[in-house]
Amino acid sequence: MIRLHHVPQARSFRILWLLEELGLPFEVAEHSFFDKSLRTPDYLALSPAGRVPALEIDGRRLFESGAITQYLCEREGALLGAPAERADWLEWLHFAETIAVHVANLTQQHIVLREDWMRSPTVMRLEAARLAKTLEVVERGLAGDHLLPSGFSAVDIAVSYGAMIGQRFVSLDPLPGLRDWLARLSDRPAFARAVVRDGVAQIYTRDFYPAPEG
Ligand SMILES: N[C@@H](CCC(=O)N[C@@H](CS)C(=O)NCC(=O)O)C(=O)O
Repeated sequence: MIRLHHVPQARSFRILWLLEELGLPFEVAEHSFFDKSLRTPDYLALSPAGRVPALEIDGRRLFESGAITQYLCEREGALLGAPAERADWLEWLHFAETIAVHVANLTQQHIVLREDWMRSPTVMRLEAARLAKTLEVVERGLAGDHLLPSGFSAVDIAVSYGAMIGQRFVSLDPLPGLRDWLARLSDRPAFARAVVRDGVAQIYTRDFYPAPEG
């Protein structure tokens, strides 16, 4: 049985959604950022930096959502795009982390650092501006309804996760193409099933976290 180690709303949602799209049977082991469960020796044996996602599959463990995405798609021969789109597929898969790093920095500033004196308004503004730039790249890069001309693929999942969470930090109003793409993805039955299995929100409890005025 495939087992996904997951924290609700975290990057592991990418793999939860991908597994639903691939139609694979799997179980979810839910963790929390707030109870030290990612720092136990048992968990560190699965994910040495204590991060999610981690996946137990084929008698081994895998960490890094990009590697897990590629492994699952190659294993199943699905959601890889057309052969001629291989380089674009890889580029988008890794660009997903360029977006996610800004989301992670903003999450740290707005949510993980609990006291105002710990936060940097400059970093919050800078990271929001840099996140917005990465989302502009996605808006410009959309090839019709999805990221690849051949249609929906796993890179739509990888990249859109950053935009879905990112919209809690930057407005998508200037990016109508990206908003429409997110709406199309949200209509997918596998996405709806993944949302049901995601668990109770524990990281993002507000719709929007504005950057402090400069
Ligand atoms: N590049 C890694 C990043 C994994 C990562 O940092 N995940 C976050 C959640 S979005 C995490 O587990 N944070 C827990 C921590 O930093 O202690 C991936 O895509 O899998």
